[in-house]
Order: sequence, then structure tokens, then C-alpha cells
Amino acid sequence: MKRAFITGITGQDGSYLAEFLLNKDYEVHGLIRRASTFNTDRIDHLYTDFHDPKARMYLHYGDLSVSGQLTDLLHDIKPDEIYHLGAQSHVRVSFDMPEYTGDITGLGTLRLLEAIRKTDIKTRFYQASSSEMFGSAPPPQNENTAFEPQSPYAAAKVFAYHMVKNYRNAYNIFACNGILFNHESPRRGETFVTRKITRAATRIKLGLQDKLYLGNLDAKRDWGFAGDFVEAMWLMLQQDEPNDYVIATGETHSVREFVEKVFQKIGLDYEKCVEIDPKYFRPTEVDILLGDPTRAKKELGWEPKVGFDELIDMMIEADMELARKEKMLLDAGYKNVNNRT
Ligand code: NAP
Ligand code: G4F
Repeated sequence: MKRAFITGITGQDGSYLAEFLLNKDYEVHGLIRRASTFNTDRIDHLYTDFHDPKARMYLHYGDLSVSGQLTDLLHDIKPDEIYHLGAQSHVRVSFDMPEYTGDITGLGTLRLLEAIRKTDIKTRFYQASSSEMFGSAPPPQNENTAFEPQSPYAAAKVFAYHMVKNYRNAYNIFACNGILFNHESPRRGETFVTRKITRAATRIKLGLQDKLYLGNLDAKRDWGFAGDFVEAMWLMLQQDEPNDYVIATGETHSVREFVEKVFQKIGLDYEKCVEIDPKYFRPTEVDILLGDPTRAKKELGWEPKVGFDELIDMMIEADMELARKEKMLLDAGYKNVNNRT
């Protein structure tokens, strides 16, 4: 049985990847942060109490800011594969917390690579690199496109990307950068734009809110489905040699197109509901991301399965169900606590 260690297992991608690896009979170990509220919603359906002999998923408290503990965990677990997904992953928030983002998103990767080097375990390492690193580089972007990062988050990911290449060359560690373009799902964090839109549109439809406040509607993104993208992470670590790969759909759409489509699908006019709030503008924006996944297709045999429309339908369906439950609770007299923007 192969053993995997996932940082960021409680996040969107971590939950899909844990599901994927458990289905492939892996023993899965995940790093989780101690929080005063539960932060394991996305993986609760996968958890079996560790006293049960059938348990194959184990969770370990820790933090990407603490190198000694990461080293101890790798020494004890000795994973065959490490998927490093943990990060402060919100671009807008990285302008508010640049130092923290540099520490966790940038140095966090270096801490793990150092833990591999010091423990000298034989393992394979996946780094969650990002299309955000391309920043203002003109599209289409592929593995040879020069990075022009436009945010503290992107700069931290560029640092991590180069550390992965350096440790691969200097210490012969099997380490890969997956340069993933935006990928979404019903499990997407509610402050990323796609989920913010599907969540608000369904709530507006059921009379739970009136308005949706957004920032720049003209930005364009290459949006895929997270469930498809985690398979590419795994495929990278099954190759004979480590390499870096762009993972994308090869299609781009504007935020305006996304919002218009969502509202149209549920029978609402977005222009009557959406207002622009400059609070959501970024000091420097990434105008257009459009990936060229040719290498991944050729070498990994990877292609996205879920298209743009299907992704939107999937997200609307899940959020409509959530809104219905919320409405039921409200009608039963519970207080509305779920109105985050
Ligand atoms: P996400 O939902 O925001 O999940 C981030 C994960 O990192 C969560 O499990 C979070 O734990 C954990 N984390 C944050 N700070 C940590 C710390 N100090 N110590 C330990 N864990 C910490 O992100 P995602 O969308 O799944 O993305 C996964 C990775 O891919 C990230 O590195 C992201 O930057 C990168 N990426 C994402 C996309 C995309 O479109 N989704 C595209 C390219 C690259 P809590 O649950 O406790 O907060
Ligand atoms: O959904 P977003 O916040 O995603 P962004 O900034 O592209 O970052 C995501 O994808 C990256 C890969 O390219 C990941 F590395 C990163 O971790 C994250 O998962 O914003 C998308 C676009 C931006 O141009 C933003 O300015 O939507 C625009 N936008 C317009 N109104 C908004 C809003 N974004 C957010 N979050 N909230 C708004 O109200």
C-alpha cells in the first residue's frame, strides 16, 4: 500500500485529492491546523476513527510555519508521495497579509523540501504552483512563459517554484511543479469569485439576499473542475522523471461572462443584482490567464473532462441545495449567519 502525505488536506483540492488517493488504496496522512471551530468539513465524509483497523486516513496537527515539526512528521510517516497544497491561497488577501503569505506560501515549501533533505527519505514531491505566477505575461501561457507576478501571493509561489527546481537539481529529489490554472467546484472557498457568484445567485433566487457586490468583471480566467485537476497531480508523480507541467482547459472566460451565465441559468438578470464595490479591486490585477496544456496531454495523457457549462451547472445545483436548507432553517426561526461576501 502506498503512503501519501497531503498538506492543505482540508482545502478544496486536498479534499478531492484525498478522495482520489483513497480510491486508489493509498494510506493518506494529512496536515491539519488546530482551530477553535471545525475546519474539516470537506473531508469529514472520508474520515474513519483511527482506532478502527479499516482506517486509512490519518490527520496530524501542524503548521507550515514550523519546520522542526514538519521534519518530525516526514521522519515518522515516511510517505512515498508528498502533495504540498497548503498555502495562504487568496490573491486579494495576500495584499493585506504580504508577510504572512510569503512565510506560508513561499517559505512553507522550502521548509518541506528541507525536511525531505534532512530526513533523507525516499519520496516524490508535488508543489502546488499557480498560473498566477504568469501575471501580466501575454496568453497563451505554457511551461516556457516567463513569470511576471502581480501580487505577493504570486511572488511567493514563484519563490517556491524555483526552490523546487533547485532541490531537484541540487539534491536529486523527485520534485514536480504543477502549474495549475484556476479550478473550481462546489467545495471552492466562498470568497473566490466563482463560488461567491453561485452562492449569491442562488440565495438571491430564494430571497435570502438582494445584491451581489463584485470587483473587476473584465478579468479573464481559464476555469476548470478541481476533481479533474487532482488527477494531474497524481499523474506527475507516477512518471519516470520529474518535470513541471501546465494544467489548464485551454479556454478563457471573463468574470462578467461567468456571472451573466449563472444568473441567466437560474432565471435572473445579473444587471439588476450585481453592484461594483471597489473594495474588491486589486492594487495590481492579472487581466487574462489562458493555459496551453499541450505537454500534460502529450506526456501525462491528461485532459479535462468537465467543461465550463457543466462546471457552472454543478456549482449552481450544490449551492441551490445549500440555499434551500438555509431558507428552511430561517423559516423555522433560526438566525441568518451565512451571509459572507
Ligand atoms: P484552499 O481551499 O484555500 O486550501 C488551502 C489549504 O491550506 C487549507 O487546507 C488550509 O487549511 C491550508 N493552510 C493554510 N495555511 C496553512 C498553514 N499555515 N499551515 C498549514 N496549512 C495551512 O486552496 P485550494 O484551492 O485547495 O488550493 C490548493 C493549493 O493549490 C494552494 O497551494 C493554492 O495556492 C494552489 N492553487 C490553487 C488553484 C485553484 O484554482 N484552486 C490554482 C493554482 C494553485 P485550513 O482549512 O485550516 O484553512
Ligand atoms: O476567484 P479569484 O479570487 O481567483 P484568482 O485571483 O484568479 O486566484 C485563484 O486562482 C489562482 C490560479 O490562477 C490560484 F493560484 C489562487 O490560489 C486562487 O485559487 O479571482 C478571479 C478574478 C480576479 O481577476 C478578481 O479580480 O475575479 C476577479 N473578481 C471580481 N470580483 C473577484 C471579485 N475576485 C474575488 N475573489 N471576489 C470578487 O468579488
